Amino acid sequence: MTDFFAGIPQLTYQGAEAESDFAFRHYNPDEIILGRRMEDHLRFAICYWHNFAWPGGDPFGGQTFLRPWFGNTMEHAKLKADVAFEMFRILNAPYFCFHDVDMRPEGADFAENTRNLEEMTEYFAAKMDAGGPKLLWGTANLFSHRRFMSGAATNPDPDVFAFSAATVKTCMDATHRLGGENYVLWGGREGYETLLNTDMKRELDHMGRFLSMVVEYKHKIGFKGTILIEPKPQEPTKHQYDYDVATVFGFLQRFGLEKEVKVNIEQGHAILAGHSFEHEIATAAALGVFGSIDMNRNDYQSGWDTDQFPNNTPEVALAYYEILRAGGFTSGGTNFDAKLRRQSLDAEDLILAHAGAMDVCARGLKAAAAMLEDGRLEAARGTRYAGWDKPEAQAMLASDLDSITADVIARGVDPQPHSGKQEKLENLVNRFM
Ligand code: XLS
Ligand code: NI
Ligand code: NI
Repeated sequence: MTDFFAGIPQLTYQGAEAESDFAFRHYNPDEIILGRRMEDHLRFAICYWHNFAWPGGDPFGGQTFLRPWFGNTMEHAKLKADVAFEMFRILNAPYFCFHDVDMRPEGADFAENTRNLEEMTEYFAAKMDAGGPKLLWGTANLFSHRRFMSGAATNPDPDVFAFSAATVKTCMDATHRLGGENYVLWGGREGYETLLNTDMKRELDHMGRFLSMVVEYKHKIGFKGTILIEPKPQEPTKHQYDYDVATVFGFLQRFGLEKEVKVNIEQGHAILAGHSFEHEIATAAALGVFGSIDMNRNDYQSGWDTDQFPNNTPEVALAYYEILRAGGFTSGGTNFDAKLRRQSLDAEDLILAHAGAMDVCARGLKAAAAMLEDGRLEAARGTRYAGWDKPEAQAMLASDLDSITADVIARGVDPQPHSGKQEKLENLVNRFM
């Protein structure tokens, strides 16, 4: 036991009227919603990086957090893990997520990185065996170190491609060893700053080959988890290749990987791409590639990836509505890829940030489930498309322009517009918030 969270109790569900800050008001893991436990619907994961590795810097200032585990030694990394697993327990979190660089000290070279990662993987494994949470996903950080400044898989230097491929192999090994249910690739530096120095076609070909190798390796080692790409349009790179869900799907199809790889959709990234979160989820569901979510919001005014904890129930409800319509999570879950504000220095701030976020998600899920059970939204959608249920409408899809034209003339087709009822539906949704 460390004393970092001294005096902070383990959080339990205490109902909406609870007095204590250290309580769940809506997150009730065992509550049954649409035939499934709430915990199994939401599948919360706590991210390692923002909580335990991020020092609190912003573009104008450096570290604000003074954590006893900050330092680049194995002892620091183990203390960090001790504190992290204490936080997972306090929050009763079923899952966590990590990058290699969050959990291990940076070595002098690839071999030392790998040794450090392997040692920390065993340290994690022991804690997980002792009742710790499960691993939702692991990933490689191929964007912070200066060697990756011009990209990883898309770097003009083949040695960086090699270093990246080897690093991903070690991270997939670690994820596999820890029973990870997914493996994520987020290409923060896979893109370009200026076309003047960029061979885009070559970079896209390399990125496709790199991803194919990841899928081949997954099958080689018998990893049963899902490979996920996390789309983002920009930041840190000016133009990122994995712009949004639709772009990633086109890329997967081009390399024949659309049945092998799904997407991890982040709320803030959707906003940066000019979409809503639910748009991205619905797009992924329609294309058969919905995997997992990073539930952290952006600031709507600053236009920057601020990675804030969710605090807006109606927004979250619309996201979970699309997830429930898509059948819910399978291997995916709700990862809080979120960080404190840099003035939130106290240990309890880490706990309260997650407690609030988990409650907002629980409330959103309950509202989404109630809307589905109520059925009026889906009934209205069904009515709007009812014409397509008729056999003659279905037959038209199998005919051709000549036959359709003949039919339009024969029947004197003269379509009359119908109201889309948007305001009525918005009013209906608000009744569930
Ligand atoms: C950055 C991304 C990153 C991924 C994991 O914007 O959200 O944190 O989730 O590499
Ligand atoms: Ni992000
Ligand atoms: Ni993310």
